Amino acid sequence: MIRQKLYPAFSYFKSVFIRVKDFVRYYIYFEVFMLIIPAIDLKEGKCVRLEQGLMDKATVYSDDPGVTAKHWEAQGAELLHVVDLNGAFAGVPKNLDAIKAIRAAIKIPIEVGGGIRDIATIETLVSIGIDRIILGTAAIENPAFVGEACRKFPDRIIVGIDAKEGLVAIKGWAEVTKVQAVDLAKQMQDHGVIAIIYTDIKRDGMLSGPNIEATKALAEALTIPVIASGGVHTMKDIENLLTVRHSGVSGVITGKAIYSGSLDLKQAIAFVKMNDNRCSR
Ligand code: AMZ
Repeated sequence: MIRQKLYPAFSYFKSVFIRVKDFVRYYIYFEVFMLIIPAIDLKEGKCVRLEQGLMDKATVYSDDPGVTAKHWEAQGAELLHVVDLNGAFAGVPKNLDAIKAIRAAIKIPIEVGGGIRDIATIETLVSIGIDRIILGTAAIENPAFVGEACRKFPDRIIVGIDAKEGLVAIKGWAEVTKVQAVDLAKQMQDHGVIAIIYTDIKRDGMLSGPNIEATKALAEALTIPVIASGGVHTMKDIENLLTVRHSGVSGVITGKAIYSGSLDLKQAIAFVKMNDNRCSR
């Protein structure tokens, strides 16, 4: 009896606690320092890097994703970006075992994308401890689903916009639409996503420097944080990205640079903490 009476109060305090916790997490994620986010791209259970998203241009960096994740955590990463590449092409997750192994290996928050097209898949990922969900293709094919996901999983949904010359690409980047990245980003912001990851496909895996201008322009058109992705090569790129921090560029994803050694993750994180004094989005 007493249990029944106390339950509503307990559940109210629990929900308040979760909201506060999410707010703190959100603040730490996007408000304090520009985040340098290491990426693990999974292909057939292995950690790979592609060039411009082409599956036949895959370099295998490790066949133990858990060990790789632990390595980036030990270097000071505060968030890990994981892409299920087979999932992105197939439209359903294909590397769940590897994702579970990554989750079991590290304590830092993890964001996962690739093949997430329905609520049940989000529920599965959340139930195994994934903190952030990245939706790509679904944002174009089923925008209402993104809205539903944001309502069901507030503070967890990010949209990944992968663009070729400003136009959005989907389905493992095999298909380029006629939709302008900025238009999709604004629509997704209205649906309630917490951030946009903007990838310039031509630069991804090419170590050619990120598309600072396009990322800045996108961030200026939005009020939510934008995370830059694709092309990072050296510390100079991190320095350059910090100059557009005030526009709302709140993080950067790096893959090939940290695997090839042209960027030292630990040094990059320390550099940002020393030089980023902009507390905005
Ligand atoms: O490299 C690729 N070909 C590729 C890639 N990295 N294709 C998709 N993706 C990533 C996107 C986003 O994080 O950058 O997969 C996610 C989106 O997947 P989906 O299945 O929702 O479109």
